[in-house]
Amino acid sequence: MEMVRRSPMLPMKKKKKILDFSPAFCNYEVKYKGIVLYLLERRMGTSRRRFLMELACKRGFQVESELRDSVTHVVAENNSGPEVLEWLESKKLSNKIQFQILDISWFTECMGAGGPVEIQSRHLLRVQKDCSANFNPQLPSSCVRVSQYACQRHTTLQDINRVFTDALEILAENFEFCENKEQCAKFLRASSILKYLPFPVVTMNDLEGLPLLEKEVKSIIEEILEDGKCSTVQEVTNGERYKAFKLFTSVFGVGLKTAEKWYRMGFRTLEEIKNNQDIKLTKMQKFGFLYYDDIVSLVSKTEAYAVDKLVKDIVWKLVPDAVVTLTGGFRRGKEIGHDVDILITCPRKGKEKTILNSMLTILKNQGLLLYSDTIESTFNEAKLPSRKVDALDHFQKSFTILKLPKISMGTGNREDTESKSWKAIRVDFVITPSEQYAFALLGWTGSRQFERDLRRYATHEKKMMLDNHGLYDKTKNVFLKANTEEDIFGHLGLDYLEPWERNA
Ligand code: DCT
Ligand code: MG
Repeated sequence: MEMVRRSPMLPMKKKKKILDFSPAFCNYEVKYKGIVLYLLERRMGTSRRRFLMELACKRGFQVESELRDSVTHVVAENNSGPEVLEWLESKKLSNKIQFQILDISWFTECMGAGGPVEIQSRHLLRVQKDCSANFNPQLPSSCVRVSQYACQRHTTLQDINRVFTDALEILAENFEFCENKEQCAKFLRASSILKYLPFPVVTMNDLEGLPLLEKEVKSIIEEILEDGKCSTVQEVTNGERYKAFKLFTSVFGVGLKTAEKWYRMGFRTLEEIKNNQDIKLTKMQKFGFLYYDDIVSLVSKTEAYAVDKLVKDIVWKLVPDAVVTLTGGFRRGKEIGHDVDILITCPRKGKEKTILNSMLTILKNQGLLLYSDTIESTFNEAKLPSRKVDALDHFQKSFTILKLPKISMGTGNREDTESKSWKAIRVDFVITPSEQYAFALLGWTGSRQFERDLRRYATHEKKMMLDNHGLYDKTKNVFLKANTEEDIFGHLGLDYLEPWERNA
């Protein structure tokens, strides 16, 4: 564990730039009436000030670019109270005594909390001479402990550093497209750290002491802090290769290998591929193209829960004591996902093996199975858990496309009858023996980064091997049993993380 001190907000080195703060930035709804912020440029710098003002607008604060009588809160960075007061006096405003004169720490906490936080004495820039202690490392809000392992970080879906994490993930994806695994992992780990932070990064000092943020990553963050955007990311997203790979891999059944092949063959659009007689598509890819529009439109939480219910109704008629669990991103609380992941087991040993095929037959007879690719179990009890952090598991499973009837609004008007009454949804089914269910559940709940770090932690910190089938203790040479995810966290000596805290 490393201790990280929130920065005392030193000014950043800046290229001098002329930036005007146009009111267009404030086209956000004002959520907090009665609070009007003004950020003092002195010792903050133009571009940093602009960045922070934009951030505050996005969070629903009213921000003034000029000091007016309407301003209620003046925020300063690296200025003492008397300095700010002197500056305000020079502005000859009528109501200067009504301002709250606040340190940037108050602002930062507000941005982190997503709304105004109560003003504490530590936030005030004292007009008396004792303005030294506006940073107190003893205060909990000034300290964060950050582990290098995602399985030791509570990461919810609230990502207040999205401006950075989106950029880092695009770069990671580009490295993946270029088959540079190491760089890809580096950028994903960095993004995961920022997703965890309970405060928005507003200065490079905020990153001090955080693990896994290497030089390349920091320079990306620095550029975004200075300019609000990153030229490397823009180059990548405008790049031919990235655009083509992104498009090709959006087709169900198309992985990196196929994307690479098509790219080398000179294709750049999906139309070119569909119209080319020489390209041999796999069955999966044919269906991927057939239902492309539906699949690319992603799955909503409502749709995922509807699929879950549909599946449960069928499975429970077949095997009343079967356990059917909606897992993947939706178990972590996500609102949208690219597919629905469903895990099925049965407490009666061996009974689970009968479920998948019978269930798929019923779906097919109901006209709801548009496509399925079933893989039989290749699990071998004699083998130790895989050492690879990204290893695939050996469960019986089926990658399917289901036809989900659209929830009818019952209006019966023309629009209803003309539009398609169903949507094609990607659903993965995984069947597990009950003694492996907890491991499968933990593995299939994700996120991918959480899973990677959990395995890395098991290997490096505990001399254990973890995969979706089991946990092996190399010191004692035994498999450790688990009925629940809590049992597995316990074996690993980790505090339990709820699924919604695994959004690393
Ligand atoms: N997983 C795994 N092995 C695989 C595929 C996935 O262990 N071969 C785990 C990691 C996450 C989880 O299963 C679900 O995978 P996805 O559906 O790819 O991810 P998700 O978190 O559900 O996100 P999405 O919204 O994109 O479906
Ligand atoms: Mg999923």
